[in-house]
Amino acid sequence: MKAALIAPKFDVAGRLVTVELLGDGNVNDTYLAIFRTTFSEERIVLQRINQRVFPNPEYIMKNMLLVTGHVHRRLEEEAHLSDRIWQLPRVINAKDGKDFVIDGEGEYWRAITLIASAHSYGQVQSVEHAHEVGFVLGQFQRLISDMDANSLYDTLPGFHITPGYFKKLDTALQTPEGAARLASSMEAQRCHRFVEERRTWCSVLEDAKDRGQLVLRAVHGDPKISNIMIDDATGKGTCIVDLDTVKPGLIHYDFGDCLRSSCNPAGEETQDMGRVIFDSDLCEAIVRGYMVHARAFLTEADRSYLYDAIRLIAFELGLRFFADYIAGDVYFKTRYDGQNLNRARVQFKLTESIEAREKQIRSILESS
Ligand code: GN1
Ligand code: MG
Repeated sequence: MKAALIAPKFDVAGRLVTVELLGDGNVNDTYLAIFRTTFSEERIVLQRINQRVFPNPEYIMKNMLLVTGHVHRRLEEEAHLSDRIWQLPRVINAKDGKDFVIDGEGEYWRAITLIASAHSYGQVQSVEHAHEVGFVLGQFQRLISDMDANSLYDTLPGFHITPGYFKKLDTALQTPEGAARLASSMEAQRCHRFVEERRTWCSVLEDAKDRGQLVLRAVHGDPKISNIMIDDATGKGTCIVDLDTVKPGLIHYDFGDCLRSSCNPAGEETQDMGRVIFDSDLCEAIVRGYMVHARAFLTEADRSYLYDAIRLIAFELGLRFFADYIAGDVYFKTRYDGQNLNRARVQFKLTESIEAREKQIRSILESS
């Protein structure tokens, strides 16, 4: 159903004026809806949940209510200590009181408040921007660090369990279509060799979890650079959005995702592989910003896996894109043929760059 028919079902004052597409998420569809009364305007974010990815949209909303309630409370308690106004979207109920609207086709829609006068960026803009990105992630993790991870639903079982993505790839390669996709592309074959060389290593974080060295906590799940909002007026970080993947996990997933997305100045969608590198100056700025908050809750064991987290989450995202390419683009939305293969190549190039700079990255991590 059209977003313009859904928007008026949410509890917002005024009449709907326009609905336009917002952002470029790879999973859900996101819109900006503008409502006006005779004296005011309200802008909200409207989203259709992709049920192929999130089989239980109810869980997402339950987690979101829990996390936003918790964080809003803590932000208010600490407001007088802060150098800025921190923000986090709030869930907007439907007019019938529910936290989502289900349309005639069984699609789930939800609405949240828009963080106004702030923007996020697909690529890092400066070293100062990088610092703010790390600062925001550290702040968010600190604010949720006292939540009981078990109070959250698992909205996406298997998310960031890297060996599971190998299983997806193996299954896809066993189908005639998957085998044909691999056979018909030299690039795909190169990617296949790349992942195979890292198959035994890829359980590094899962093994540490199984040994009890790393523990499950509440995590954001998707703190890539484009989910971190920067205040237009001050240039300071103000908010982290996209709370669909808030769930129990390792904080390393978040740390790795933030670094892999922010330290590649070429961005995730570039087709110019020569520009893809892991920039260690940006890494240093992010880690410095992150540690302002994270120092308080990181254990020695947590710290000892931070390098692996950066390498692994870049590699894992490449593997996820590659497996999806082989499976026929069933998970990530695409705009052109071969986009998931191109995205995979970017992440593998980034992984190589991370591996080449291991010593430098480890020394940044040790001295922060
Ligand atoms: C997806 O839809 P979006 O852009 O928020 C994906 C993340 C990836 C990201 C890469 C639920 O996020 O895990 O890191 O693409 N989200 C899900 O851009 O799979
Ligand atoms: Mg997301």
